[in-house]
Amino acid sequence: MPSPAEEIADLTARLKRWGAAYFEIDTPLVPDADYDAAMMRLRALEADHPELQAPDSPTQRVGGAPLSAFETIAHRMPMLSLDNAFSESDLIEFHRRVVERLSASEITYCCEPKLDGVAVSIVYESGLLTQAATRGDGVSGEDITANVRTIRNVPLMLSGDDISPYLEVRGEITIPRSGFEQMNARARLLGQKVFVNPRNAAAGSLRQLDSSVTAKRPLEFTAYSVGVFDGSLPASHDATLRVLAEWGIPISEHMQTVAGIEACEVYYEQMAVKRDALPFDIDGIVFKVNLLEQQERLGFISRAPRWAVARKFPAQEVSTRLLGVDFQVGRTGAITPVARLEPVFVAGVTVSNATLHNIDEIERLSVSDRRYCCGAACRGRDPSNRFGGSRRYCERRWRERAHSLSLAVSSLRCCCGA
Ligand code: 5U1
Repeated sequence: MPSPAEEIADLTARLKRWGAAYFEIDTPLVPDADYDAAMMRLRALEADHPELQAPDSPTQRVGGAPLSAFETIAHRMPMLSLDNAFSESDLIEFHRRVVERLSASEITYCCEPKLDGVAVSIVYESGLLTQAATRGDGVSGEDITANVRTIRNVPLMLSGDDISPYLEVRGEITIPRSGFEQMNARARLLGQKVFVNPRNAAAGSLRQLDSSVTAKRPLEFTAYSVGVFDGSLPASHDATLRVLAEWGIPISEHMQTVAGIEACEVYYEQMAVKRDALPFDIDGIVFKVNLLEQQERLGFISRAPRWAVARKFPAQEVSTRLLGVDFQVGRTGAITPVARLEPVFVAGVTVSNATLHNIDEIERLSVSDRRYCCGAACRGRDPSNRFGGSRRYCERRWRERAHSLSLAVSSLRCCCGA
């Protein structure tokens, strides 16, 4: 008969192994009932022998009653945002400013993908996870500690040498594309609401008051900086992140340090090619001056550091089929043509409508299907039924414009189908 300590060690090892297989490689090793039974037994043993409970026990990931609301947490150091560079020349201009301010010729930059997720701050005290908060407005955020504890790749306890007694790690919580697809497939089966994209799904998962719901979501954390800390850390950004990794904190495997801005642009082009094949969504690349002493000298402007920039990827473009054009009558009677599209997934969102703004835009885009609002028959589209006049005006106006554009009025079809 094993001692309680031996049984706890055995259950802990099994639950960790099963959990990793389930959550990290999506391969359940045992039926859910076995997992739940082992978890219940471990909880019972820990309740009888609290002195044997490890801070990173699997029982510590999920637990506690659902919250009624999230508390607010003030960030000890503001969580900054990033300036954007939308072109190569914006990036060169950023570099020029850095060089000028530092009076240095060669700058080393750390390059990382800009993950499209939810920015969070996680605090470790004496190596134990004690607090997690959303970025919020940068000054204060919501206390999401219970939810972050459920994320499998977030260590509850750091391991390694010379761990900072107080360490605030900042980074992004994301859902990989595959996990997102599975989540939505399951939601469709259960007739539940589906999420529009992985970022939205990550935000929704972190906003759960019941952490047992969050625990079922395939969330992942990637650290990208350190906030407040005690003790000493390396003198460069990349080395600091590597130390975090040694302590068990996940960092981006795509991080690369390069010399000069031309090399940054090369990294950006390489990642742009890889982007669609990555398991997660990214919306650009972040370049940071690598030496912390240079970062300090550069400082901040407004709420963004002068030592970092996000080079955004251009908006993604896809093709789809135009199914028709409807004319929407707004509350004020303004008429907006809206293209109805064969649904298409682009930049993490399924698009099935696109506003065409006005007839000039229709002309510019050479939209070929012309529909018009016929007035009476379309009354159902105007819930307030206040814009009969506008609808008639709409019809006349669109017919006139169609004539002026040499479009046969017979090619216009009413959006009501009449
Ligand atoms: N990869 C990465 N994303 N990201 C977002 N690094 C990074 N740094 C950020 C933000 C907001 O802020 C720095 C100012 C630390």
